[in-house]
Amino acid sequence: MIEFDEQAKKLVIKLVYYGPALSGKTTNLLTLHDQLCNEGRGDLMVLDTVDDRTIFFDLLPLFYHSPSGFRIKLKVFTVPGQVRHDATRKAVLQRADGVVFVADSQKGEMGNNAESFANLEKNLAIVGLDIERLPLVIQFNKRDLPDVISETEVRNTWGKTGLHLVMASALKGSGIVETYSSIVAMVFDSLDARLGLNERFGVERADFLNSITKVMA
Ligand SMILES: Nc1nc2c(ncn2[C@@H]2O[C@H](COP(=O)(O)OP(=O)(O)OP(=O)(O)O)[C@@H](O)[C@H]2O)c(=O)[nH]1
Ligand SMILES: [Mg+2]
Repeated sequence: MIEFDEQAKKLVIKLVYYGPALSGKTTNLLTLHDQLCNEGRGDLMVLDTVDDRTIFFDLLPLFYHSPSGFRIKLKVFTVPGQVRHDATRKAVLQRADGVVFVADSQKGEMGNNAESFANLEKNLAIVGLDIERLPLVIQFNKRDLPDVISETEVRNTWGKTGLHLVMASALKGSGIVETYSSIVAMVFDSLDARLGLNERFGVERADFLNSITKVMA
């Protein structure tokens, strides 16, 4: 169920950054906030943390106004990764239009990545979202650290899923806009197919994507 007001020519898109504790979801949003152009970008809300660990969620809102007069608001959320915050994760995941799964590339974290991905599958089913149809991007974060699994290994294990994979370092700033741009494009295409954003409302794909993913000069 997307927030779509045909009369008011308004759409709210929800993206959720999911993944195990400390994989770098909040850092993804901080880096996105730093790298994206401030025109059309709202304030980043980092809510309720204990020792810098998310206990509720973070939110970065972005805005687009098409020349044809259609407005799109993008809300980018993170979930708390710690196992005990499962109820909150479920609540944040409700009505998501797209998900980025942020995995931790460190060798010792593969068990946590798999467990968190299984938790995502379970919670998607609970909130009534079909993982086969939901736009989903997998990010392997912390590529700057020395003890990480190789990119070949990542592709051998996760590539089989057919999901889009991005290598990133939220701390150094690499792959973060790429991850975000990939999920935004996938979500746009899926909503355009359902709602006719281009045909019925004159929203141009390229103009929307250029505007909403524009980086600081
Ligand atoms: N070296 C390195 N550290 C990172 C990277 N991304 C995040 N970190 C660090 O990992 C720690 C956790 O990052 P957060 O962004 O708070 O992780 P989170 O996924 O939001 O964690 P929860 O809110 O508990 O689920 C922090 O100390 C970050 O600075 C990265 O790309 N490389
Ligand atoms: Mg966090």
